[in-house]
Amino acid sequence: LRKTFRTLTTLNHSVPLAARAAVSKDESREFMAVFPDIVRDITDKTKEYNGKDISNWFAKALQYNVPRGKKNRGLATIITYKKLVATNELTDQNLRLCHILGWCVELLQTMLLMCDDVMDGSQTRRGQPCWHTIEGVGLSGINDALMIENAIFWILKKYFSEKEYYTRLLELFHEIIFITIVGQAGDLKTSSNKVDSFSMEMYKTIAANKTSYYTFYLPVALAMNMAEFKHPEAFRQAKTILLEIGHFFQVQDDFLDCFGDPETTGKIGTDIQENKCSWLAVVAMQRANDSQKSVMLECYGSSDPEKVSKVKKLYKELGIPNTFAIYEEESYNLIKTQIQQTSKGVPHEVFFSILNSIYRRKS
Ligand code: DMA
Ligand code: MG
Ligand code: MG
Ligand code: MG
Repeated sequence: LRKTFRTLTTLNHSVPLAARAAVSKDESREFMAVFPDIVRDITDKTKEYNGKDISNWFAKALQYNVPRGKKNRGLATIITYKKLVATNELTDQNLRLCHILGWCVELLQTMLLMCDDVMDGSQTRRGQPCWHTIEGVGLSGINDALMIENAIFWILKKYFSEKEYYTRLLELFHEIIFITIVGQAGDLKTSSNKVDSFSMEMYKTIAANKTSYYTFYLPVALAMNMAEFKHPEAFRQAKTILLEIGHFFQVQDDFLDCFGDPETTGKIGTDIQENKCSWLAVVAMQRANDSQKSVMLECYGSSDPEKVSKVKKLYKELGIPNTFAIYEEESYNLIKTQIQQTSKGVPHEVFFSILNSIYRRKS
């Protein structure tokens, strides 16, 4: 295992940090600079209970899985907070707390991806082999994911327990974890049904629950709480917009699963093989004539590479890549209009910067 780690470190093709986002290199660097403290907090706590071996193992699991992504979610927490409070509140202490909160979101994302990759039979993530495929890990990686999830609550207690908004942070994490897991259950259950039973309505529900809440609402809602926002209407309006952005993001994710470049996305898609109710499958079934439907019924959900290619070929025949390009344009413009219509609380530029950071993304 040690050798694998060494090899993988030298082969680190991590994606350039938030290249097009409203995040400066300095901001990313400052965020990264807090990560070693997070690892130390977690491993110190582990050591109290189970000594050095386990805390070393935990450190490896954290180093391998947590910091190599785009960190969009953690950074969104920070960008939002900075735009919500007055300059005199941007003290070193508050910024540090906000960075820590951002890492809590990244810990959640890590735990979800580690489980997702086991359940989706994925082999690569963030340009490296998935944790569960590493020799000596396997299904015990599930326990590592659980450790990482629960570490969030140690960190929150350590840094926020004296804060008036502590309970709201806890409730948010618990609620969003629940919704995401329910969404993952929806994703997994629909994939055991035939492709002709999928619908856009099912797709929307699954995408909102498994992706939008934790990816977009959570970071902004955490920042709003840290900035002491209280008005429910501000949270409601933010949620409406962020769920729209989340839907847009998951449609892109589904497109990239099939048509993205694994060198850029850092992952090799499995949606066709896993019979996922993806946006592409739903749109294809809406468009297909009877003979094309029977191709889908025969080939979708198979891991036979020939059948997978047939599905991809059919997607192209049906003009799905073009439909996606149009969808991306139109949906982007629609969300922009919706942002302009919000009136309470969160400044429009927060939503715009989040939307712009994912528009036409390739990874
Ligand atoms: C992502 O769904 C949802 C969660 C909760 C990780 P997915 O399986 O489409 O994600 P990915 O394409 O990154 O595996
Ligand atoms: Mg997956
Ligand atoms: Mg999945
Ligand atoms: Mg996907």
